[in-house]
Amino acid sequence: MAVDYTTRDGVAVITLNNPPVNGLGLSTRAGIVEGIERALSDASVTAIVLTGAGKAFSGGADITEFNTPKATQEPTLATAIKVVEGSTKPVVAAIHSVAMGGGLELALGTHYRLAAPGAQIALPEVKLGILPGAGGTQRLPRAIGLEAALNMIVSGAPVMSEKLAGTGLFDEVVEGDLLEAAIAFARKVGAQAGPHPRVRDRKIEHPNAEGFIQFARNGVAGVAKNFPAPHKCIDAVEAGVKNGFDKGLAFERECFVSLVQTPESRALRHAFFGERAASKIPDVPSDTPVRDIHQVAVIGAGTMGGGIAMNFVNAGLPVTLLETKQDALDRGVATIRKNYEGTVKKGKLTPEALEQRMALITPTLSYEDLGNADLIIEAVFEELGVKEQVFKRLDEVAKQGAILASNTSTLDLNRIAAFTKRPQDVVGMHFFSPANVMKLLEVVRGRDTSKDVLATVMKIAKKIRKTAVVSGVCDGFIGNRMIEQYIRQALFMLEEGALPAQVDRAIEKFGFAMGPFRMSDLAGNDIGWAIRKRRYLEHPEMHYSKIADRLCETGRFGQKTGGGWYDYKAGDRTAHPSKLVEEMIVAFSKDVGAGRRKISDEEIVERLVFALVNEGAKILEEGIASKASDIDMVYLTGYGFPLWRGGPMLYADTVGLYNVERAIRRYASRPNGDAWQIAPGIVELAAKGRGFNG
Ligand code: 3H9
Repeated sequence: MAVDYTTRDGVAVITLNNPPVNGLGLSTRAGIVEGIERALSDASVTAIVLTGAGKAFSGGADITEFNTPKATQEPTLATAIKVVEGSTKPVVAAIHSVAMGGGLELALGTHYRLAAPGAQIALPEVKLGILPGAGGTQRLPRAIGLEAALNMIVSGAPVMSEKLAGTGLFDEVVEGDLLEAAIAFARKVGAQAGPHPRVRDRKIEHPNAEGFIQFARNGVAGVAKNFPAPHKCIDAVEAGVKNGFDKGLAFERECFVSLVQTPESRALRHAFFGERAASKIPDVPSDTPVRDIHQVAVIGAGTMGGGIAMNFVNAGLPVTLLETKQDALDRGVATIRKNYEGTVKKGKLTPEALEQRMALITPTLSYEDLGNADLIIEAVFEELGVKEQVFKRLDEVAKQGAILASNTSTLDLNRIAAFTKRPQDVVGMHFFSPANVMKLLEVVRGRDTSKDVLATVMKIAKKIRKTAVVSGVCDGFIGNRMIEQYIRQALFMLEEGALPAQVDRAIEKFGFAMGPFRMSDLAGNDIGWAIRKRRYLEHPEMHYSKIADRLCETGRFGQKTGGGWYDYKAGDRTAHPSKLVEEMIVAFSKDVGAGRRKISDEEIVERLVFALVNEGAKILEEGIASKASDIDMVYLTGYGFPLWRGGPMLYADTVGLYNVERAIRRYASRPNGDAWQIAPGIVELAAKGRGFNG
């Protein structure tokens, strides 16, 4: 049963009991209606308490039901709320913790509301690309005022219940036993004559509602970008202000129905579930025991090592930071301090907190000091010989059971693990630069990595607020292996007729934060050059455009050398198209006998994005990633793929794999077509009319 019903001293207690978060799916909604009717027909009951079991009052509508028949099957949430609101016996909501989305809307339909302090109150629908669709845009402004309500609805951010004490939302914020207090409250109001107050009957008071709504609209215009939902939130609130409750409610419903079908909402829901799904590893049960992590060590105090250390310090974990030379160690610690000072200047950290964080860092030059670390992360130079020295030394000093992690982005983790006598304790933790900022963490599972090590790393990733995605061992893991194919296409297109600014513009218009050439100039073109040199040796059969090598031969490594694919003025990161580079590109095309042609923006986007999709499909087939949403999470959190498109694999599903296959076959038949070996998975799924996500 999704809802429990009991009575106490003349009060009916209806308890939502639909773990994990009392989502308001069909059976829960039906249970609420049934409970109210039962209470109404029981003459001994004078009032009703509505509450939630477990960790939430309610996390809102059951998102998994969206766009299925259950979502619209009666009783809908609107019906359930109508029944609650229309009850002749007063209904008292008792909110002990989370009341979000439809959960808050349900509470707004009751006659009285009591909350425990610390309960999270939100209308977070906008984060899923929709708007509150069960009266939230109409009732919340009537409960807490127009400004506060609009802020909550447009941002989706949770507010603590105690901050809302004294508003029309809560009759009381109760310390101590909430249920007891709610029952006592219900008995009291149950003895009073009705009708009992309804939020819908209140007025929205504001001295200049129109002006404030316009102000909110201007604010949203700057940040909503490609998302329609924030605008609709404002429209719906405005409709209620101007035309009254019923018309506002009807308009809200209309907006909800249209938004829930948009690709943007689909993408955001995909990301919501994708993030949670990423933390689940198919053959590692959720009750796998984890190792205790109290002390962390990081080897290497460069940009990467320092950023990694900051993550743990921010989470309150002490970190021993090891370098080989005193000056490098001092520099590393000073950089960390400087980073924190920047945060203090922005007002986001107090000077005391800065000192507390710095005090958690123990710099050292000695491996002996790593003996008590539970987790040791190596962030040294990306060269197997260097890793060998580090891991052999770690094997000598690390305590039994310590997790030994490598931050390698390209090297074979199995070979690294083999440098130790404990390959089961070795795992990859691939952070992305800047490591203290970027959300993504690729967790690389070696051949021998034990399940409890994986479970521990996934848990600690959550603690340091990373989105962790498990990758098997292959060159480049999930993210970099795919990006290589994307870059490869970008370079071929230069050879065939495009210029860097055109390629960047096209893909940035598609929604990427930064095109491949601006990105490469930022990261340093020499990095890609070094990787390609290795590739030429390891995979002489693989066909690459040598156009980037020619650029590198002239020393144009990017922003750091004042020029790369673009020109840069000193102290300015603005990319200016370069005449010199343009001439070099045109000359290169001539030298390799490639005729230059006009390449459309559509072709640019298809070739770049489908290169990701094709490699992603191979990564899935090989089991490097266990599900398509994992690949999308890598691209959404680590590579600037536009969130409203949901990641490359969901985007491919939206385009349709049949169309993706046709495009790939078309490009495969053209010059440089040998780079397109279509993934069998795409062909198979397209033939079945399916997508990567079902
Ligand atoms: C809405 O209400 C629309 C209405 O306005 C109109 C309707 C007509 N549905 O996050 P966690 C699952 S839209 C289905 O790890 P926490 C989640 O997938 C809804 N499932 O826990 C996970 O499953 P699993 C508006 C849901 O303690 C498990 O619960 N509401 C829902 O860190 C645990 O989740 C929201 O947007 C749901 N609504 O945080 C709230 N919510 O274990 C979204 C959660 O299989 N939810 N699940 O991986 C949250 O923000 C957090 O989950 C919450 C708990 C704060 C509630």
